[in-house]
Amino acid sequence: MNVLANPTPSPSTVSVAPTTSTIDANCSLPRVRKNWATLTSSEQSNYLIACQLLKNKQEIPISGQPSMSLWDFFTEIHNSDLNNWYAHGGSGFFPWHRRFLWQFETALREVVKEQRPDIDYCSITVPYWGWEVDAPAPSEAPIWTSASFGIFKDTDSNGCVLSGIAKDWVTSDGNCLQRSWDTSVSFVGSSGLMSLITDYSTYENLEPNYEDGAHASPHNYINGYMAIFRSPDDPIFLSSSLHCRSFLGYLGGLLRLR
Ligand SMILES: [Cu+2]
Repeated sequence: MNVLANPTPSPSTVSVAPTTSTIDANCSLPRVRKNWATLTSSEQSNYLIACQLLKNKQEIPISGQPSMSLWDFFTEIHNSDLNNWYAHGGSGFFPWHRRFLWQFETALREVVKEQRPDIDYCSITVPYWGWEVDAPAPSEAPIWTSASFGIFKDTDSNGCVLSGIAKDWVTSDGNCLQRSWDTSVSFVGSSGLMSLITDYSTYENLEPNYEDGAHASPHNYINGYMAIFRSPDDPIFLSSSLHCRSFLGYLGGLLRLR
């Protein structure tokens, strides 16, 4: 199932994220996002701590609504039809997700600043899974460990993940986090990614080839929540889908320079 292709557009306003933050006031810019595999063990653990704190943090993000996990609120933003018509299946894909990731990352920094003064919140950025490098054997990627995002295919008969940071997480719609693994999905490798940049001379051509191809592969390979618009329920979303990793910013920069 590739639900990330061809959403139905509808005229509406675009709500991107909760608040603009001054979190960067004391941090250097630009934020540097690194490959998960190159992080030190303390960098990895600090990032996972930030994720867990945001998942645990209960807030009232919309006045008059009940309090909810701030992480889940981001999932709701991504899942919302208000955003979907612009965020997926068209020209808004890159800018919307760049902003979404920025705001998500800002929230991770804020919760660390608030609750863990022993950790330098400025050091918290979303690491990326360089899956183009792991394309020949995605199941052996270094992200699949019990100390990080969960062991590959370590799921019960309902697809609930049994290891990793999200093993006890309740999703935004009240379930266990499910992955159903479609290993027939192939990933775009390094040269394929570069071809995307060199082969398509216009944004109009690049965007759908990127979104429906390279970007969709990790979503559909991991499957389960990753294959629906509640994909941010899976913490690997931020790191795995290229639309939510730093390469997207790089691509966006390239496109602007063109
Ligand atoms: Cu998306």
